[in-house]
Amino acid sequence: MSGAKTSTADSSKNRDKSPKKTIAAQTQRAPSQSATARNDLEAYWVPFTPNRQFKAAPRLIAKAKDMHYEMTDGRKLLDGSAGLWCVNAGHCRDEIADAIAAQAHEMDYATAFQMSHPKAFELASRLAGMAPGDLDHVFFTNSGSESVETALKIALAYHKIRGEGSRTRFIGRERGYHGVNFGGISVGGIVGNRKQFGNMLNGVDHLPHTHNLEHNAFSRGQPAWGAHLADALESLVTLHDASTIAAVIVEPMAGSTGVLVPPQGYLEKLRAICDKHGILLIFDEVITGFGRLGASFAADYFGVIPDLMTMAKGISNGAVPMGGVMVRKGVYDAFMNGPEGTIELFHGYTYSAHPLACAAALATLDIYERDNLFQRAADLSGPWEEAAHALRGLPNVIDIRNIGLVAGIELAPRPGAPGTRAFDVFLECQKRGLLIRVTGDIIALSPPLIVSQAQIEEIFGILAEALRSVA
Ligand code: PXG
Repeated sequence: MSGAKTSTADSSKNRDKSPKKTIAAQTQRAPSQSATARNDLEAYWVPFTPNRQFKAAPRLIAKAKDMHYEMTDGRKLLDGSAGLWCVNAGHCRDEIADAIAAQAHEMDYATAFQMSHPKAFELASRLAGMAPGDLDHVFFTNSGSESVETALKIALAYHKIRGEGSRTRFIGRERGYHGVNFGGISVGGIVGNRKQFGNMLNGVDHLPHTHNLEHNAFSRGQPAWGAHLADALESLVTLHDASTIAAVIVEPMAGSTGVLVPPQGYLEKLRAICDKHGILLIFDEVITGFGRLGASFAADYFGVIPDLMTMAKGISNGAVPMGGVMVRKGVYDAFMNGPEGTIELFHGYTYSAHPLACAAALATLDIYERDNLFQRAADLSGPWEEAAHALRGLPNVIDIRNIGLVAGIELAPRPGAPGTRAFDVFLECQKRGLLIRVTGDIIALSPPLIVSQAQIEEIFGILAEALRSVA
């Protein structure tokens, strides 16, 4: 115990040494009103963020409305990234806030196993109606990461109940992002998210990514070159044998790695090879779902229907955490053959179909439908493409790619200091009132689908200035 005491003493000493920035100072709230005397910046371990750098110069958001954030110092930021690809209907929509509040008053939580509540079924039916083909059942989760784990587990269990239990292998793709849980980082292909953690799932292999500047730089929409990269799946089947492979998982458009649009014909090939070998195809639509490409799902946009489809983010407009996995009828039905009193899938979360999340999601879907936001995204994708590609020729821009209301702008990295150039652009954009997202030296733009033409001009205008100001 004395060791524990020492470490407490040490950490409080360290706290004394840390910058004296307090939340009170950030929010301009009088110290007497702050919740506790220790409400400083130290305790919160900020995700996917260099904590010491951030706490030395914190960026805190206090408010949000429609297309804008407001920082704690009152500065406004145009939201060029829909939060983190999630606030598709714009911020703080009254209908969603009211639905959440009403639900919180009426029923905060409903026991989720062996019990349920009507809105869970209502939402599932709405989603089944929206999703393409016979993707007509949904398993609810609370995030994209949980949706990925759920989809992988359903794939394994599906083969097992059909007597093909040897199908345990997953095929992901280089540069893929499937959240941060163990299944997701195993099938994912972003080395930074894997190398700190040692063991991954066994029996995972990866397709090559489709990024190639030599062939595809400055493509508009789907690049013409690269469908043949899907043939690597045939090679992996030859190597491992189809009887060992459960599923292939890909983002139909890779987002987090920096906007990789699938080459023409690529997803169709993956679908055909999976069909030929009895392999399930999983689309991770956490980013592409709910209108981002100008269709309900990327599966609709590309006309390729997966067997399982993960969702999150835009499902509830980011207002309450929620996710889900859409499952094709044939997959669901395969589970429904045993004795009726037996649990068909040993999986679920305390907060699966949480009432507040369901209320938020139903209100969100109402807005998408009433305001025709997915069509709006499709209509704006032309002007969006023009505005994005007008950045060609600005300093250090080596590629621009786009699809729907998404754009990726790739910069040449500074020699020996990868990522710093794009981060400086991120800071310069903030100074000028625009929030963008950067990953390595790639800028990713994905505004709420309510963005106006004038705001599209504003986004790319500010970005152009920022690019010119960064060496
Ligand atoms: N799959 C995909 C395709 C994603 O994009 C996840 C799963 C995980 O979702 P959760 O809800 O567990 O975070 C994601 C998340 C970015 C960025 O800036 C992207 C994500 C999350 C945070 C930042 O590109 N995608």
